[in-house]
Order: sequence, then structure tokens, then C-alpha cells
Amino acid sequence: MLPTKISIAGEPYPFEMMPAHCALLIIDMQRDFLEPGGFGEMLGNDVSQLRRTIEPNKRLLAAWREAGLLAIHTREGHRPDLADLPPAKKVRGHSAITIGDKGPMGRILIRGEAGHDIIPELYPAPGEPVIDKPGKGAFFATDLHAILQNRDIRQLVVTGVTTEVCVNTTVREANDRGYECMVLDDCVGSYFPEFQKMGLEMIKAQGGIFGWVGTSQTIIDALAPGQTMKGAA
Ligand code: TIU
Repeated sequence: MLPTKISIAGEPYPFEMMPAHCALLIIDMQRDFLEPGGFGEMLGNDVSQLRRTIEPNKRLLAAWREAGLLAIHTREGHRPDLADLPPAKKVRGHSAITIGDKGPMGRILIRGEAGHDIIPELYPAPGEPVIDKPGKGAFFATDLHAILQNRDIRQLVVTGVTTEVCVNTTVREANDRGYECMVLDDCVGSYFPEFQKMGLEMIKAQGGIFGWVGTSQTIIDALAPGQTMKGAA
């Protein structure tokens, strides 16, 4: 049994994690953002900046599942008929190939296409909710808030990609809805190192204006049986 509360080292100060009320939220670890030959790389981005998050996320997810806690996955994407794709999002960037067009791994960011799906390394287990979101934030136009409320979740450990876009947007949305968020620096990634750094700074500045920043190993240690005994003593 895990303790009711576990103090997790983090910035700007320790995060008092309540395992029964805390979910792991893994943002958009999709093939099109992370895999060589995908949409992200096609746009000229360096996917290795994101791929370094795969192993730490894998270890964290395994420990999280082992502890019997709730893990939730998100995917950014749209309906095949593009009815939920704002025209402004479709044309943004003036790219030759945009959302809904045929890309290297099927139609880009369209639900049901190979590139839209989650990478095999972090594939959701049966029973783990998958949130299909049309925006950058995971709360916009989704049932995430309802799912969290129904499970009495009040805290989120947030990982995934990209740090300054979908992770930051989601953490801000969650914060305004009353959730406490801890973002794990080794489990979130940006194509741009300077945005990785500042994306994390912006969360923990001003006394943790949007939440906490920590590291996956601290949480894995807290969830491990040996550490749990110590924490309970
Ligand atoms: N998931 C997510 O962050 N979607 C993006 O479009 N990110 C970029 O950094 N472009």
C-alpha cells in the first residue's frame, strides 16, 4: 500500500503527491511527432530532441502501472472529414503539406492514421483512457475534466511533447481548473532546447505559478516498494 501522501522533491519546493488522487498524463507521444520520417521531421525539426524522452517515460509508466495508479494518454488530431479542424489551424505556417494531407505515415494528424497513433514504446494498456484532442490543450473540447472528476483526481504528473506547446497549454488549463501539476523535466521534450528550458522555467517561476518541475527517477523511487516502506514509516 502506498502512503496517502508522498513528498516528491521538486522545484520550487516539494510536491505533496496523493497517489489515490494523482494521474499520470502523457501528452501526444505520437509517431508523427517523434519518429524519423514523420510530420515533425518533415517540417525540418530534430526528432532526437523528443526521442530522448521515450526511455524515461517508459520507465515511469511501468512503475506507475505497477503501483496501480491511473495513466491517461492524449493524441492531437482531427476527424477524417476535418469538421473539427479550424481553418486558421489548417493554413497556419503556409506549408505545402498541412493537417489532413497525405504525409509519410498516412493523413497528417488524422484519427485512425498510423502517424497519429501513439509510439509503440508507450502504447496505452487496455483500460487506460486515451483522450483525442483537436487543440494543443488536453482540456479543450475533450472529456478529460469529466474523466478526472469521476475518478476524484486532483493532481497530475504531466509528461510528453512538446514542452512549450501542448504540455504548457495543458498545464495552464489544468491549473485554472484547480489541479496541481508536476511536470517531469526528463520526460518532456521540445524540438528547441531554449524552449525546453524556458518552458519549464515558466511553470515553476513565481512560487510555482503553474505547478512544479521534477524528475522521473524521484517518482519512480517513491513508487518502488522499498521506498514505499520508508515513506510509510
Ligand atoms: N503536441 C504538440 O505539442 N503539438 C505541436 O504541434 N507541437 C509543436 O511543437 N509543434
